[in-house]
This record gives sequence, structure tokens and C-alpha cells, in this order.
Amino acid sequence: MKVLFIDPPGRVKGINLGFAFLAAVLKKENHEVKVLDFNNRYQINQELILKKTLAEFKPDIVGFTMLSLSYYACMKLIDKVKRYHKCKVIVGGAQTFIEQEQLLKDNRNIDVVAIGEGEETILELARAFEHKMALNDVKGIIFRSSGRIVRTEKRPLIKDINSLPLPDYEALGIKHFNFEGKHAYPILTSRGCPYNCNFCYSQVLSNRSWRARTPESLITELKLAVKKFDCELFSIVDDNFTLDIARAEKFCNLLIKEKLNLNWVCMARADKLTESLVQKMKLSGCERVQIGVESLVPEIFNDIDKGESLEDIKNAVKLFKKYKIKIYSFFIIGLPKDTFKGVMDSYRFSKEIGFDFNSWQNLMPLPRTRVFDWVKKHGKILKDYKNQSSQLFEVGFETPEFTKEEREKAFNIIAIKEKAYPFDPRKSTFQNGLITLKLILQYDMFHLPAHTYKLTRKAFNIAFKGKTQALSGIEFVD
Ligand code: B12
Ligand code: SF4
Repeated sequence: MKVLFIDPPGRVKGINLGFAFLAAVLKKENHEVKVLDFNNRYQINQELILKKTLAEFKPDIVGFTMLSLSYYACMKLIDKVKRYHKCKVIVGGAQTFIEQEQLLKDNRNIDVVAIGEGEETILELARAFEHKMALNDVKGIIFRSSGRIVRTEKRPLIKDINSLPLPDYEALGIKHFNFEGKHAYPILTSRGCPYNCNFCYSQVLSNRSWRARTPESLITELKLAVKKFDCELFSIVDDNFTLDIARAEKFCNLLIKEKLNLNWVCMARADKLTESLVQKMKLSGCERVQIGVESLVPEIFNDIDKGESLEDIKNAVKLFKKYKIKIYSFFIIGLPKDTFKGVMDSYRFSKEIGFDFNSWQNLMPLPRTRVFDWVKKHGKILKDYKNQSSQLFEVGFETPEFTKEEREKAFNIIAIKEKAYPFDPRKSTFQNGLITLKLILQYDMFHLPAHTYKLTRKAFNIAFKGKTQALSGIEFVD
């Protein structure tokens, strides 16, 4: 079977790892796979490329990843695919857990909705379509049969993720991961997370389970990444890399033993750290760790139910600083009970703790999370959740104690002070520049020379390297 995967354009650039795993299992069974990455390659003429690919590749199956924020873009592309080409359209990805049957009701061009991990599902679907078999035995799908919508048995999570082939990034058309050493090779060392943070969607995907790959298989993948993609830096994209400290430490030991000489970055929980692990991380090339803090206001922090304390976070920062590993943080603006004052206090405290960089994002309440139910009850929704953004100066909801205007102001002040200039891909570079300049004059005039320097460098990158490379750092084959 010929399978074409399409990643719809979204607001945040990055590699679709899911497709790399799906491509690997399909290719292992001799199916042909192609991927159209419209998320990272948004400046190309997508309509033209789509038509050309459908006409030349003639896929039997076209598969889409649908995240909440790529819902509308995905729906449009599905209609185009069916307009230009006769094939089966399958939709997978995080948003299917929310939509379920509704997707089939809303769009007659969708043939199958695949809920959950897709490696086994896509193989079984490809076999079923190839041999014109009924789909009833394929777990984890919803499809139409004789005018009725049929739902099959739930697809269980894959027990042993080590049984999967290594992800195939060549199928995604990627040439280099080391564009000026900036873009990291993404590696998934485990799946899922057992914690219960009130804003997080991971529980929906993994049912609070955690499954890990062996350190040995990770080393095999990284050796190949060096050979195939010249990679110099890798990024662990797990929800919870450090849950099993012994495994994490063994991985670091192997990196040292095998002399891979790669730098790496990861996300980690502050409570799951030991001095011995942090030391090994440094010795094995870890240069930066990102931890989720969300808020430094105790009342708000405790409500998240992170399963760790503010003390854990402060201790983790000290430990990483001791071993000269850069420490980045993630903060959320607008969690339950938050106020403008709360955010600005949290920002001030973050400076005292001494993170090397802070990333601040607006809360995006997603259905099936506790914050979504809280917002529905206590707040006023201003924007369809599928159309919101954590990054731009746009706000999806407000509460009586924290208005839309205050939320925008808090976001803008922090974005400018942190020099994390918001970039709206829907606007031109010139328009983005003007907005940023206005915000600098409004909120951080004192540091105008430093802003001018940073912005000039950014503009230079965009002008000379093209938007895609400047923003995502990914280089493609063609
Ligand atoms: C890496 C990552 C990214 C990358 C790549 C995203 C991508 N397209 O995969 C980038 C940086 C682009 C990204 C961006 C964002 N992300 Co993100 N991201 C992740 C992260 C950490 C890992 C994803 C991953 O690689 N998983 C491992 C692979 C193997 O799983 P997978 O991608 O889900 O694919 C499997 C199945 O879903 C299924 N599948 C997927 N597609 C298809 C298609 C077919 C046909 C089939 C059959 C099956 C199938 O099979 C795959 C293999 O098992 C997840 C967290 C998580 N636990 O998943 C968040 C996550 C997916 N991101 C999330 C969010 C909210 C965002 C942002 C909105 C963040 C922001 N600050 O704005 C943006 C929006 C992206 C956009 N398009 O605009 C949410 C999604 C929630 C939702 N309901 O949509 C998650 C779940 C985080 C969370 N805990 O809340 N993200
Ligand atoms: S620890 Fe991270 S991945 Fe796990 S539930 Fe909390 S935010 Fe989600």
C-alpha cells in the first residue's frame, strides 16, 4: 500500500515524531511511505505540492495528525485531498480523543478515526484495505459501515515500546538536524507520565502510565542519527525522562562509555533528581534542562497537583547550577485563581531563583483536563479552544479576577522583558516587527539598545536563511 502522511500547518514548528514511528512500522512491512510536512514548510505552495504529490505518488491511504490547534487546518486539507484524489483518509493524533465519532459526523471525507497509539492500528488498517477486509477487528478505530458509525474495541497502549522499530526520519524528508548546531535530533526515550497536573493533556493520551525504552536502544538510535543526519545535539522530548532515575543514569553512563560526544537537552521533573544523576548528565553532554514550574505563587502552584513542591524546584535549580547545566523554566499565565498581581509576583520570584531562561505561556485549557472544567465553570470563554494560542498575545478566556486585558498585558510585559518576542506566523515579518517595537517602547524602553541588537540578529536570520530554517532550523532534502 502507498501511505501518505500529512502534518497540517500549526502555530508551533517542530518534528512530528508520530509519523517517524508510523513510517518505520509501515516500511518494515514493505508499504511505501511519504510525508508532507506542512507545519514546518509553510512557506511553500502547499496546494501545488499537495496536488503534485497526490498525482505522482497516488497514495491508497492518506493519514493526518490532528492536534487541537491544527483541527481547522487539518479539516481543510482533508477536503482538498478527497477533491483531488480517491483514497482512504485516516485521522489520528491527540484531538481524536476529544472528537471521537463527531469527526465522522462533521466531515464525510474522513473514512477512519484512529484513537491512541497508531503503530499497530495503521498496520492493521493497511492490511485490511489491501485485502479488502472488514475493519471490525481493527482495535481503536471509528469508521462508517453501511451508513452507520461503528466503533471497535479500545486499542490498548503498546506494552513493550522496545518492540517498535526505530523512528524513520528519512521518511519525513529530513536532511540535517544540525542546522548551525541549532536544531536538535528529537528522541523519545519513554512514553506517558503518571502525574496528574491540572492543565496537562498527557493523562488523556497515556492514562497515567509510563513505558520506557532501554538505554541500549537509545544509544543505537543516536549512533544512527549521527551517521544519517550529522546530528551534534539531541533533545529528549519525553513527558517524563527522569521518572526512573536508575534508567536515566544508565543512559548517561552508556553515552559516556560509547563516546558519542553529543550535546543534549531534556525536560525533567524537579523532584526526580539525585546529585549522582545530575553529575552523570553533565559528564554525558547535557547542556540544558527545562523544568515545568508553572507558578511560584504557593496557592496556585498547590492547586496544580504536580506531586512536587516549590522547595523541590529551588533545590533542583541549585543542583543544576552546581554542575553548570543551564536551567530553563516553563511558566503558565492564568491558571485557576491566578491574577495580574499573581503573575507579576511569580515573574519577580522567578528572577530571584536564577533560571537561565524563562518561557511564559498563556494557559490554553483543553477539553478533558481539569482546568478546562474549571474555566467553563468560573470563567468566560472568549475563543474556541481549537483556535487559541499559548504563544501569541491572544487570550482564550477570562475570569472576574483576571481580565482579558490584564492577561494580555501580563503576557506582553514578560515576553518583552524576556526578549522572547512573540512572532505571529499569520502576519508579515514587518508587521511583527512593528508590534514588537511598540511593546518595547511601552514596557522596556530602558533596554532599547539590547532589544535592537537582538531584533537585528533575528531579522538577519529570517532575511538570509528563509523563514522555515530561521524558525524551525530544519533542513529538508528538497
Ligand atoms: C513533540 C511535541 C510537539 C512538537 C511536535 C508536534 C507533533 N506534531 O507531533 C511541536 C513542537 C510542534 C509541538 C507543538 C505544540 N504542541 Co505538542 N507535544 C509534543 C509532545 C511533547 C510529544 C509528541 C510526541 O512526539 N509523542 C510521541 C509520538 C509517538 O506520539 P504522537 O505524536 O501522539 O503520535 C502517535 C499517536 O497520536 C498516533 N497518531 C498520530 N498521528 C496519526 C495519524 C494516523 C493516520 C494514525 C493512524 C495515528 C496517528 O500514532 C502515533 C504513534 O503512536 C506531546 C506530548 C505527548 N505526550 O504526546 C505534546 C502535545 C502533543 N503537544 C501539545 C500542545 C498543546 C502543543 C502546542 C499547542 C503547544 C504550544 N505551546 O502552542 C503546539 C501546537 C502544535 C501545532 N501544530 O500548532 C499537546 C496536545 C494537546 C491536544 N489536545 O492537541 C500535547 C499532548 C502536550 C500536552 N501534554 O498537553 N508539540
Ligand atoms: S509532570 Fe508534566 S507530563 Fe506529567 S502530568 Fe505533569 S505536566 Fe503533564
